[in-house]
Amino acid sequence: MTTQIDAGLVDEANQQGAAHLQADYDHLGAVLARRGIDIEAITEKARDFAVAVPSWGTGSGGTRFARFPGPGEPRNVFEKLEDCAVIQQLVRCTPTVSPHFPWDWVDDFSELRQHADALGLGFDAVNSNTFQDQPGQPLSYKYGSLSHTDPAVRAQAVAHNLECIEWGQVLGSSALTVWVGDGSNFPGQSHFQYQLERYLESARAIYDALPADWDMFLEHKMFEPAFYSTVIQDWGSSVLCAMELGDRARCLVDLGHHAPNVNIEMIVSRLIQFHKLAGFHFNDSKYGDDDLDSGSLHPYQQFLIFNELVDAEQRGQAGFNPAYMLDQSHNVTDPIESLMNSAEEVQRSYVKALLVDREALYAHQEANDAMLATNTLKAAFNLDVSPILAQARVLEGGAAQPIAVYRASGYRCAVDKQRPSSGQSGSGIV
Ligand code: AOS
Ligand code: ZN
Ligand code: ZN
Ligand code: ZN
Repeated sequence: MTTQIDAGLVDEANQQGAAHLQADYDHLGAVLARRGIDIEAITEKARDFAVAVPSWGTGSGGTRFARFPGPGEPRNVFEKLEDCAVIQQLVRCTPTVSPHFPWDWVDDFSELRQHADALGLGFDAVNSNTFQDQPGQPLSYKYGSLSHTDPAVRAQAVAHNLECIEWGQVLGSSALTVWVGDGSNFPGQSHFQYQLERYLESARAIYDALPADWDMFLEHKMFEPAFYSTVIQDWGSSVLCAMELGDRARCLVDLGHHAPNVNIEMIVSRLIQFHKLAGFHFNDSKYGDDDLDSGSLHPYQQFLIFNELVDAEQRGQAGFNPAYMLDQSHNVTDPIESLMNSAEEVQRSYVKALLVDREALYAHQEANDAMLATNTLKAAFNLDVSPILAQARVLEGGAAQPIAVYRASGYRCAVDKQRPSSGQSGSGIV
């Protein structure tokens, strides 16, 4: 397997920090032991954790006003994978990449798969794109795609999704994520029910064509690009459609796609309860679909979501197998740094949720002791689990301090020389 960063550099940095890491790890181990928690078992769980990287996140995102590309941005999916391999080499919890078509379209998908194999990467859910028109595309998505009033546009959008499945099969993927921007910008512009009926008919055509081992993930979003109404605007519409379609259609939760102040962890619980949780697009948000770095604003919310996920995992909830993916737009940071940091922040939430004393929590809930119940969650959240995360990375062959090693490697500077005409990847809408 090719490594992107000199393995000697990683080892050297790890050795330099080894004594301090061991001391911090031992101290945390003693704190956890007093709570009856075996730090080694938690570290094992951290080592098993994985979150997929979005191929589109490797370039600078931009807003609808401007995009400011950084140096050495990947110019095609092969180069995006190389950047993803850097991320995986250093953090060791991002073994898969979620591709987006047609942005990541290539002539030969087996060649792309070989490239990924050589870099030690696999593929997660494939994303279709019927929210933009592509050069040479016969019919426009200006007034919608899967729910368009014109059956010919709907057929074109369905056909694209079927192609995405075919390409994804070559890549070894087993899920299709469908997010559509379909909706309306003016009251009266669209008939809500007819529009949703048309969406469902198209979604049914895709669902019926799924290979036996594939799932379909429906991603809701409240607004943007449609600013008055959106066809799959919230988890209610999403779960209704998923129920209509069948067991293999489930709901994907992008953290930035809700109305302000919505209780996302409770939505997650509901979806788990009814076997309808597909997975996540992790990011953070202040105003809307901001696609900020995961855990950068609301780490407690992200922890509370993982509290629900770990609760389901530990109860052995039937059919519980969510897909974890990042979906972020990096405007002012090096995307590789943001993706490494974000993967760690998601892993951090998972590890903290593992530390919740669940028996105590259930007992406080039964006794209606709101104070001790909430403090039980805080007792886990307030612990700094950084030594566990670093130890897990080192044991997996990654870097204790990924960003420091990445900066020391000079990778960005090197690819800047190899990728002279960069600046094409990414999009305004994410
Ligand atoms: C759009 O807002 C959604 O988050 C989708 O997941 C989208 O496909 C992705 O963000 C790339 O633009
Ligand atoms: Zn998303
Ligand atoms: Zn988003
Ligand atoms: Zn989004």
